[in-house]
Amino acid sequence: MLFNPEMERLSLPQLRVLQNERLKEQVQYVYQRVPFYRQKFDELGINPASFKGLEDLGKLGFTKKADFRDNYPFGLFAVPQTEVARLHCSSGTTGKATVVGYTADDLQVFAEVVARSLAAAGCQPGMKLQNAYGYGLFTGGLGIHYGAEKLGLTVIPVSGGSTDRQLQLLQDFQPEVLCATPSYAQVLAEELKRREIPLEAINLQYAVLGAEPWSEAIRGQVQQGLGVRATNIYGLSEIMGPGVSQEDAEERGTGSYIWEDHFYPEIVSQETGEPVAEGEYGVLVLTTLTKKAMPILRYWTGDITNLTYEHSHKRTHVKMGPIRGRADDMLIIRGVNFFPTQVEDIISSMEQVSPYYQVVASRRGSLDEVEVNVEIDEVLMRELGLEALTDEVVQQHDCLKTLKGAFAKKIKDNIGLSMKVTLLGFGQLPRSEGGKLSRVKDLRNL
Ligand code: ADP
Ligand code: K
Repeated sequence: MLFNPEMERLSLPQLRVLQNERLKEQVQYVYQRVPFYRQKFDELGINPASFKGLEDLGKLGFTKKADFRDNYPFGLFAVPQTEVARLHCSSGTTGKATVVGYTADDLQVFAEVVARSLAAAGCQPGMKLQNAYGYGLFTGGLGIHYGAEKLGLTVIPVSGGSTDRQLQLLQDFQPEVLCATPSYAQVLAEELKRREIPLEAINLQYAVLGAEPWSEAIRGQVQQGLGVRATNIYGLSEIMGPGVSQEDAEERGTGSYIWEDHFYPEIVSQETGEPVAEGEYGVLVLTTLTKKAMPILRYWTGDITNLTYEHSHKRTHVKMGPIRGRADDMLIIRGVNFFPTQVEDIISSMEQVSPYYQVVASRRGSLDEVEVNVEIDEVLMRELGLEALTDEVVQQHDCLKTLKGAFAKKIKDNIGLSMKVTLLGFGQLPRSEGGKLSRVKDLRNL
């Protein structure tokens, strides 16, 4: 189902015309109202009156996270506070929290893009949605909430955490849809199994997962464990919140539609800031086209992904691939650049390891080292009659020694780095407590 077929299927030429008009307006609007942008344009010699739209976009420079910090809390707002209907903060995964504001119109757009996203995820009016995204300053909870209401769902606003209650509600209220971070959906799937609650006792059909990077291995685990189709929802507070892009439940694996009539995407090289060729990976840069309280031009998201403009799909809007990681998550180890999510790709390809892992970078003397801690599969644990794993236990089992060796070799072959692999028993690594889970530890600069 398409929530807004007219916009979602707008012909490409019409979409570009609309984007051009909106961008020109947005540029004039910020010039008049946001001193930060006025000063920036003056320095760059940009005259909003002669700004031509998309073809001139590259001239605007970037807006970065630091610009939010420098203008904390309300310096980037384009409207007086009396017109701000709501404030949110980013969760502060990287550094100090960022404040964002919305007018009543902005909140309508927010609900609209989330409604589109949920519809693409498979949700239909009349379904019940258990919202396990955190409510509060984080954009996730309320963002999903109002979009779900707009689409006509019954919202169960449980928020993140409280696993006992989540499981109870899944059984008592029989929601068809779950919204959560992927790491928390993993926890729910695992707990269901551990408590021997059969899938028949719940009624889930769809899971809409986002707010942190996740892999096909996690998708597999969640789909199987919860009996759902799981799709990706992406977003960020600086631009709006969740619902900037979304996978279609019937087109999984081909990327997430970016709602281009509101958010204009570019992919640029992390090193040079120049656009990369279509399909290549780089930093996602987003420009709001309709924001009123806090319009943001060319926001450097730091998220690494690619764009594909295929037009054989249900919608005309562009699709982005899964987020490979954040530009600032990229680890440079002995000169080799790698994203911890590359380890995930390898895990996905190995049956006997679970989707849980942790990457730890450290420094011994002047040498960088990476350690990968990965859990082995639950079934294998049971077959071997083991509760937990230690190095000693691994040495006593030939199959584990072989598995460890094979895993280390795959890493070396695919990433080009030797890493120390530690096999752990299922359940030995930390789980999400309801929010985002950090799978990477860089201890080198502590
Ligand atoms: P913070 O930057 O403090 O985490 P936000 O809560 O606004 O603040 O989070 C936005 C960021 O979360 C994005 O820039 C991206 O890195 C990550 N993110 C959100 N959704 C996804 C997703 N579906 N896949 C991967 N990463 C995501
Ligand atoms: K985040």
